[in-house]
Amino acid sequence: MSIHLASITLHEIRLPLVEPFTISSGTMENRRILLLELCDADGITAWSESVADDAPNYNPETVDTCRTILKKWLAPRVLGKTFADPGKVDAAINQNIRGHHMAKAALEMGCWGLEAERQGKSLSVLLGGIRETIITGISIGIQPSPAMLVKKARGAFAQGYPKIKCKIRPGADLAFLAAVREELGPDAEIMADANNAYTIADFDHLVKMDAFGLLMLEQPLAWDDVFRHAELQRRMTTPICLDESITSLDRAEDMIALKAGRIINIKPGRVGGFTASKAIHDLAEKHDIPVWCGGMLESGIGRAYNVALASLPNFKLPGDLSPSARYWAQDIVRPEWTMSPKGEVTVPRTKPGLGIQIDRNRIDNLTVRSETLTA
Ligand code: OSB
Ligand code: MG
Repeated sequence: MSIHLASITLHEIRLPLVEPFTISSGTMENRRILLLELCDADGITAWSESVADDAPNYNPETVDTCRTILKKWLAPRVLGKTFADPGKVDAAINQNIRGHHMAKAALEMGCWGLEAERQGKSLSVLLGGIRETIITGISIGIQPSPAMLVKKARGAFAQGYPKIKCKIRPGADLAFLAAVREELGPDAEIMADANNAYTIADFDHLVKMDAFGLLMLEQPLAWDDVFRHAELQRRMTTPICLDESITSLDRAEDMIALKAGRIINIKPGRVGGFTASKAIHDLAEKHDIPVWCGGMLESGIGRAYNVALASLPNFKLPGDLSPSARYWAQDIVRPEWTMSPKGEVTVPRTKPGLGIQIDRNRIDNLTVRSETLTA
């Protein structure tokens, strides 16, 4: 089998979150999502999603930069060309095009989705995944008070989530985490994610978090820092998990060599797609570094790719892969993603392709702009 794309249609939709989601760098309310509809020369179709949002507050990319880069630079590298397998697309779109991983990932992962569709195999099986279910966690945005966070955390555990991640920032950290630990007991799996809200001036403050028995502390320092995290990790017993900083296999090697963290959050959108994600997964496995799959408030389409990736063997910790209803009043796929009472999402390993149907009508209703690119 091979990949031969005839057209790529970019659909930009607006999808309102059921509740605003606040992290240290901003609030998301009404997601702008760029969807890709890839069609090959035989008329087979696959959909994929860019995880960029409106604002460049996670990394430098936005929906608008993704559209521009896809149109002018990436689509011309694949449209009308033939690739023996989807693993060959990564090299073609990376040669002399720096950065823009979210744009690259949407296209590269779409080619994996298309190949799975062509072979009539599930994306998980095509990738080499082994898990039938993924343990999921919930990421809870910054709340107005410790009491509100405790309430949300209780509700999440009651729903079956085995792990909760609390977003933190200076002024909404120690008292909030202390309250959750106090109210939910010593066995509750709790972690925190700072999304770069701290600097080296905060090390004494951050070390105090060791008292809360967190599963890990995610990305406390700058979005592109590895070196300073190593100094912080030397001072903390809590394992540091890097998210924003791990943009490539090289950065993962840096983290391991510098001992700048003990866990990696892999988001395929951040590292440029599945080929890069698998390389980081394999490297981490060799070094006994567990990985887990992060999320970027994806629609059901992006979620299908994350679920497939998280079925690889070294995804050993619960992923930020909550069910559709945690994010949306109505998702854009059928069936919607659900979670068992034990906090598991089922990997659709017996269904071809993404394992879900695209709700074309709903997408059309949500679309604010679309355009088709051809060779
Ligand atoms: O840092 O993991 C993050 C959402 C947007 C930007 C950054 C992050 C997140 C999340 C959401 O934590 C996790 C999810 O999709 O459920
Ligand atoms: Mg994070």
